[in-house]
Amino acid sequence: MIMRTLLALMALFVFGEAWAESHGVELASPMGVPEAVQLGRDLDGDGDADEVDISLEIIEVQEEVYPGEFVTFWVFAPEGRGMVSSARTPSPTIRVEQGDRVRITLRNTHYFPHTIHLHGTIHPNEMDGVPVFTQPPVNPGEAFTYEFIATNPGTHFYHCHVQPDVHVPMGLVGMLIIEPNRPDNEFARLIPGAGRITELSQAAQEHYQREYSLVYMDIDARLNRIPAAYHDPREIEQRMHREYDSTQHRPNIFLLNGRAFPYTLRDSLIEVDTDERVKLRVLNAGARTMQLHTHGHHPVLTHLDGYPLSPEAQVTRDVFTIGAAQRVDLELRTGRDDTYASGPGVWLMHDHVESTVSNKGISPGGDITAITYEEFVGPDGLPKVATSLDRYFDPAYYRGEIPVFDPEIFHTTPEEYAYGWSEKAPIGGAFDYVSREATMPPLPQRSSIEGHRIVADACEKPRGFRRIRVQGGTRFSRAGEVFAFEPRVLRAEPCEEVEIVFENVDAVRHALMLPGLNPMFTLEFTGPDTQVARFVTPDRDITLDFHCHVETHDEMGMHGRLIIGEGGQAHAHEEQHAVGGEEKRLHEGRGVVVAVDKRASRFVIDHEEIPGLMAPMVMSYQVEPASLLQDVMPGGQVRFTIDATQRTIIDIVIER
Ligand SMILES: [Cu+2]
Repeated sequence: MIMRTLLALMALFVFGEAWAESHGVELASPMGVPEAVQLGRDLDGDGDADEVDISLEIIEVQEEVYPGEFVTFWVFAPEGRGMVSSARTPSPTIRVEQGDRVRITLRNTHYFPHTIHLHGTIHPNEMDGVPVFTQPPVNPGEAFTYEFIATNPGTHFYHCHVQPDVHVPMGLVGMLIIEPNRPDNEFARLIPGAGRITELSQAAQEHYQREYSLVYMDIDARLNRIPAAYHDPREIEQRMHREYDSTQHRPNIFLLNGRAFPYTLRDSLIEVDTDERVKLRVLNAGARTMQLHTHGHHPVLTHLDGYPLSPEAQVTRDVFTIGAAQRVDLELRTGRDDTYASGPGVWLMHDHVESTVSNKGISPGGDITAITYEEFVGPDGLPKVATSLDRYFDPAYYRGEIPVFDPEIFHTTPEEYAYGWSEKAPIGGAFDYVSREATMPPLPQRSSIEGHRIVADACEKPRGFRRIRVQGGTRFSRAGEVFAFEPRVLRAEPCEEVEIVFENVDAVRHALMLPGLNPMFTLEFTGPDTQVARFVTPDRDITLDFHCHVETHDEMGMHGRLIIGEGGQAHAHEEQHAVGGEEKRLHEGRGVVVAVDKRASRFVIDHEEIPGLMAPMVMSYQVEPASLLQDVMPGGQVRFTIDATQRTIIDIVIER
């Protein structure tokens, strides 16, 4: 119960409404529990903390980057717990203050080695994060702390330096900002997914009314598909690092803050008001050179690669050339002054290399966003445009199934559009143009409801007792595994109280979860430790599966079986009346909302037992349609209906 409360509290701090709305959060826990950001002493006595400890882990995420296209990324993520992760693409924008003693701990929860290279900051050579040259790579299950004193204020960059030709486009990239030292400089240290910076630093407030962190990436979908397509780390390594030819990297998805148009309009709109100065911090984390064009506006280039330009060197342009890894800071002046700004409206901002304003070659797409004046932002948060954006929110458009022009201009209908043209070779012979790659459909969720439903109730009055010692860590893995439990087969008698003594020998978090048992049993760790907890077995012969609740750990070997008595097939309650594949299996649930992520159409809920389906637990669920989340707030109590077949919540009633 304490664990569940903790989980809920963590989650509230990790994301929730504040995060979804502003992307600006302080990931601190009020309870002294280790969390992603810890602030220490005020060393210079100016009213703000100058010791900053940040813990990042590595999470594999799947993101819908534009309608219908799902891309797999690896990201540095604020260290999380349980099902609750604030992992987003790109990795979070990190903000520290000049003079801060910064400690960034990389906890490698992933199945490959990684490091963090700090690009642009002043730091000792041994903190440069280059495997072999300055440190061994941080292997799965290990941790490494990068320590430096934030010295040179400006817009910097951090990324993984292990096999960077693959790990950088996989998403292990983020912006790192060193803010100039000022008294009482309080601001959010991590901005998951980058974007609008809602709490300006003292120095930024001296000159600017708004600020944005803009991270551009280019993705070759053929690469990012690989880790999602295979389950053995050895095969993933071979295909990503030895078969995939990174010199043939052909980007076909172009992202601003992890989204392509039209989702950029929803998640990375540049909202402005008249007569403002807006600071745009731009990082090109892709491999291409981009040409950033600001329609209607002529920003002033104030900084290159984090360093200020002298007043004479500051240039005003409408296209800015930004090479790989480079940063530019722009001062965007708004309103109508007939020099820097043309007046209110919805003004596009995009890479002017035309092929990049498409999604796998269908335009419009890519990193297009819009400098949008407040009065031009509609009630749905999208810019008010001259006609309609609706067609671009239809996945069929980007599958190439909808003509890009209105069929009426050819005096035809959608049905008669492809009337069956000639198969004869065209004039000049057959074409050999490159055809588009298909869109990637969503992959099944690893942390499925199937893997977490109730299969047996604990016995009420235990008749015996036993103690079982379990260890967890990379060292217990066998061929083709990365993480494992030891032992991986546990035995107990029916209706017996079992005390688990679990030792986590890795430097990263693990959980031992026995989800089929009601009440559910979980032991969770953030690092090396030993914990003890008890559960009671069901009063019958049955076999229950257990696993690490960190999704990729389960997949990479960290699971086992608890054989009770003679053991036996686990039959879920629901299977008793489940028939056919088409029939809906509806269950009613009730609980308190922990966090809402409208952009992913998901919420995290601390729910009671869902009769016939799930034990009481904190879990993240897909919600369809997303509009059901409209008025759902963290802390609110709701009833919900879940379709177990689709693993989706299909109705929500707010109780209070
Ligand atoms: Cu684990």
